[in-house]
Amino acid sequence: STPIGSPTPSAFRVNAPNVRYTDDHIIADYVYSNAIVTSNEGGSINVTPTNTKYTFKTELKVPRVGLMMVGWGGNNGSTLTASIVANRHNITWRTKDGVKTPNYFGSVVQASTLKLGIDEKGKDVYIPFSNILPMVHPNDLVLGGWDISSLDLAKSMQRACVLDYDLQRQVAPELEKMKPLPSIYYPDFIAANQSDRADNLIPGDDKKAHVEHIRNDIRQFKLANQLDKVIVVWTANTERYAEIIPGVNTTADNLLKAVEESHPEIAPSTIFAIACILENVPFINGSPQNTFVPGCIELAERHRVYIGGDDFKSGQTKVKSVLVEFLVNSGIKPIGITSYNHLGNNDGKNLSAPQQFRSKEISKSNVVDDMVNSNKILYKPGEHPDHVVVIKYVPAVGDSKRALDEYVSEIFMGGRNTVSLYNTCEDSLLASPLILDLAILTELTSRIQYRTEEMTEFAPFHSVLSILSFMLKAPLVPPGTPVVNAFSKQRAAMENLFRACIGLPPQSDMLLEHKAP
Ligand code: NAI
Ligand code: DG6
Repeated sequence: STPIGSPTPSAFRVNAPNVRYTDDHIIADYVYSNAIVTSNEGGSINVTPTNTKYTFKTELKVPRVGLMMVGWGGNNGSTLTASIVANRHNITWRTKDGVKTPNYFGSVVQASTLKLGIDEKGKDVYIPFSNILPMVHPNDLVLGGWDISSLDLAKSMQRACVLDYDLQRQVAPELEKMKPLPSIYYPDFIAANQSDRADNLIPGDDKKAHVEHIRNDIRQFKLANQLDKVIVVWTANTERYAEIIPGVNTTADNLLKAVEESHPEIAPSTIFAIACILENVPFINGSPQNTFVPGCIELAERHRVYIGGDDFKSGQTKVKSVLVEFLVNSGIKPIGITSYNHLGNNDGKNLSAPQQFRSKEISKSNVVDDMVNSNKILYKPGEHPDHVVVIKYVPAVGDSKRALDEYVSEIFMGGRNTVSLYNTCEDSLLASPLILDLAILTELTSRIQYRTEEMTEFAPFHSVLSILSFMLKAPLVPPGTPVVNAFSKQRAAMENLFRACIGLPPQSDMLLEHKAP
C-alpha cells in the first residue's frame, strides 16, 4: 500500500516543459480546449474554438485518512469493513467452489486501468487507475462511524448475510472490537419498519445539540487515530425527501436558524452534512434523498468544503447509463424502459415504505435524461421514453438483488428492438467498492488546486464534486451546471481531469498514429 506521512513518489514521471515536480507537488500547465457555439437569428450557427490556460497543483503527500460511515452497521458498512480487514491481512477463505482470496474488484480506483500512452512500437500502455496520481490505499483507511443499531461490526456482518461464513469467522475477532457510535434518529424520515433496530441513539431532540455532537465525534475520531483528514459517507437508510420550505432550508443562514429551532423538516442526513461542513470534512451522500437542500449547498460553498452525492450507482442504473448511451449514440430510439427490482435485505425493507421508495424512484428515473436530451433527431422537445421503476421487498432473496429490465426501442423503418436483462447480484458487494472510490477520489481532489490566468492564487474546485458522478445515480452538480449520467462521459471526465493534473492531453482514442502513420 501507499507509504503514509512523506511525499509519495509518483509511479512515473512526465517529461514535458509544462510539468514541474517539487518535493511536495506536481505542477502542470494545461490548455483546456473547448468550442463556443452561437446560434444567429437567421438560423445559422457559429462555432469558435477556445483555449483556456489552467495550472493544476497536486499535493503529493498521501495523508492518514479516516473514513467514517453513517450507517456503519448496515449491509454496505459491515461488508466494506470486513472486506478491508480481509484485504489488509490477506485472509483467504474456503467455499464450496474452492479457496477465495480478497480483492477490490468493483473499485474503479483499485481494479481498473487507464491508458497512459503508447510504447515505441505503438502498443497501448495501461497503468492501474490508482497510479495516475498518489492516492490513499483502502487498506490504510482508518474506519469508524455511526449507526442507530448498537450491534458491533461482527454481529452486523452476520446480520447482513453477505460474506461467506469462513471469511466471517476469520475477521470476526477484529470486527467485534468495532462499535458504531450512537446516531441521530428522527423516525419520521425512514420507514417505520426500522424502529426495532434503533437502540443506539444520541438522546434528545435538540438539533443544534445533535450537530455539535456529531462535530465532536469527528474531532475525537481524528484525534484518537492521529488522522490528517476524515471523509464521511452516508450509507445509512434511504430517507424520505425533505420538503423545501422558503425561509427554512433555502439559504445557509435560514438552514442554520432552522437547526437552532429544531425544525421538523431538517433530516438526520442534513444534520450530518452540516456538522461535516462546519468541521471542514467532506461529506458524500450514498442514498437518494435530498440531503443537500439549497441551504446546505450554500453552506458548503461558503465554507469551501467538498460535498458529493447522491445515491451509489451500483447495478441496474449503471447498466442503464451504459445501455441508453449505447442506443442513443447508435441512432436507436429507446421508447420504453421498465425496471423491476426485488431484494430482501434491510434496504429493501426500508424501501417498501412509500416515501422512501419515492426517493429511490426519483434517483433511478432521471438517469437517462442527459442522453435523451442530447439527440434532437430521435426526440422532439419535451419527448421522453416511458420509464418505470418498480422495487419490491422479497425477504427470501436476501442481499442478492434481482434486477429485470426491458428496453424497447424504435429502429430502422418502424421496427422494434427489445432488449431484456436479468441481473442477480449481492447488492452490497457492488456498492461497497463504490464507497471506497468516493472516499479515495474525494481525498485526492482535496489535494488538487487550480489557477487560471485571471487568478492570482490557487483555489480548490467548486464545493460540489461533480467529478464523482461516475459512482452516483443522481449526480449532484454545482447549481446551474449540466448533469452528466452517461457512463463513458463520466469516466472520461474523471480520467481526463487527472491526466490534466499531470499535464497530459485528454485521452482521445483517435489512434491517428495507426490511421495516418
Ligand atoms: P442497510 O439498511 O443494511 O444499512 C443502513 C444502516 O443505516 C442500518 O444499519 C441502519 O441501522 C442505519 N441507519 C439508519 N438511519 C441511520 C441514522 N440516522 N444514523 C446512522 N445510522 C442509521 O442498507 P445498505 O444495503 O447498507 O444500504 C445503505 C444505503 O445505501 C441505503 O440507503 C441504500 O438505498 C443505499 N444504496 C445501496 C446500494 C447497494 O447496492 N447496496 C446502491 C445504492 C444506494
Ligand atoms: C432496489 O433497487 C434497492 C436499491 O437500493 C438498489 O439496490 C440500489 O440503489 C442499487 O441500484 P442500482 O440501480 O444502481 O442497481
